[in-house]
Amino acid sequence: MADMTLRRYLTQSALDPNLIFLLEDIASSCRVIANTVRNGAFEGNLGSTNVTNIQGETQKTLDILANDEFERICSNSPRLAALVSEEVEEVTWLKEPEAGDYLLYFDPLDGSSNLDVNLSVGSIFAVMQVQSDGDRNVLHSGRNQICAGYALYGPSTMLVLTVGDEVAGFTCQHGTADFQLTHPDMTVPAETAEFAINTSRYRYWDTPIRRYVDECVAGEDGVRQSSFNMRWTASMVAEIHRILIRGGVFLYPADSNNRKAGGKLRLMYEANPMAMIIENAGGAASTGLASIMDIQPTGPHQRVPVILGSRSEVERLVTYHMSESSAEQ
Ligand code: AHM
Ligand code: MG
Repeated sequence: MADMTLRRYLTQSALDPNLIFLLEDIASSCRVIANTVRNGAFEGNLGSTNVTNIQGETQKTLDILANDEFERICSNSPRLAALVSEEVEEVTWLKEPEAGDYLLYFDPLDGSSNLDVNLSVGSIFAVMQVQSDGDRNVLHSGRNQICAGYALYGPSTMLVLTVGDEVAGFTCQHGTADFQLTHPDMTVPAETAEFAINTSRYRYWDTPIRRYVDECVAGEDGVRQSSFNMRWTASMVAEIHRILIRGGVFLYPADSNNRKAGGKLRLMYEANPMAMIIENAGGAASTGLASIMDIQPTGPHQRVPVILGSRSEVERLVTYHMSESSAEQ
C-alpha cells in the first residue's frame, strides 16, 4: 500500500478543497522554516535583530524570516482572508472577507530562545472562518477553530494536526520532504508522573500552583504517594509533543510577576491551538478557572494562564484553583 502522505490524508477527508490548499501551504511553510532554521549558522541567520515586537520581546532574525515564509506561502491560498501572527501587531488582511473565508492564526517560531543553544523550536497554527461577508472580526473563541496544529523542528521535523476529530502526526522524510503519517490517532496517556513548569518562578506563584508542585515534589512521602519527574525545555511545542507521546502536564500560570499582562502565553496562536490538539487527543486544557477554548478574546495578542495535559492532572489543578477562589469569597 502507498505511504499515507499528508496530501493523501487530507484528500481522503471530507475537508473543503480550499482548506486542503491552505493546510498544504502551511505544511510547505513549515518545510521551508525547518531548512532555514537548520542552515541558520551558514546563512548568517542566528542571533537577534534590534527590533522589538508587539510582545515587547526582541525579535530573532529567524522569527522574522519564519513569519515572512508563512505570509509569502500562505498568501497563495485563494480563500485565506487574514493572518494573525505573533510577530505582527495588526491583523494582515489579504482580501475583502467573505463568509466562509479562512483566518490563519500562527506563531511562526515558538521557543525561539532555544535557537542560540540548538534545541527544539516549532511553529503553531490554527484556522477559523469569517462568519459573514465583510466581517473583519478575528476575535473568536477557540471553540471556533476548525483545525489546529504545530510543526516541531527537532531531530526530525514533524507536523501534528487535528482537523476536528483525531490528532495525527506526520514526519518529514529526509530526501523526499514528504510529510508521512507516522503517528496516527495520537492520544494523551491518562496516567502520568511528569510535570513541566518553569520552577524558577516559584516565588511568584499562587497557592494552587505551589500546592500542586509541592505535592509532586514530595513524591512517595506526600499526598500523591508516588514519584514525579520534571521537565522544562522552554519550548512549548516540544513540551506538548512530549505530553502527546508519554503523558504529563504543562503549566504556564499567571503569577504575581506576569498577572498584569494576563500571563505569558498568547491565547489566539499558542494556547487555543494547543488546547484543541490536547482535547482532541483526550486530554484537557484550562486556565485553572475556565476552559481555554471558551474564553472570548479581547485582543489578538491577549495572554492567558495555561494548563494542558493529562485529564486527571488538569482536573486536579482546576479543583485546587476552585477551592482557592471559593475560600477567597
Ligand atoms: P516565544 O513565543 O516568545 O518563544 O515564548 C513562548 C515560549 C514557550 O515556548 C515556552 O513555554 C515559554 O515561552 C518559555 O518561557 P520561559 O522563558 O519562562 O521558560
Ligand atoms: Mg510563541
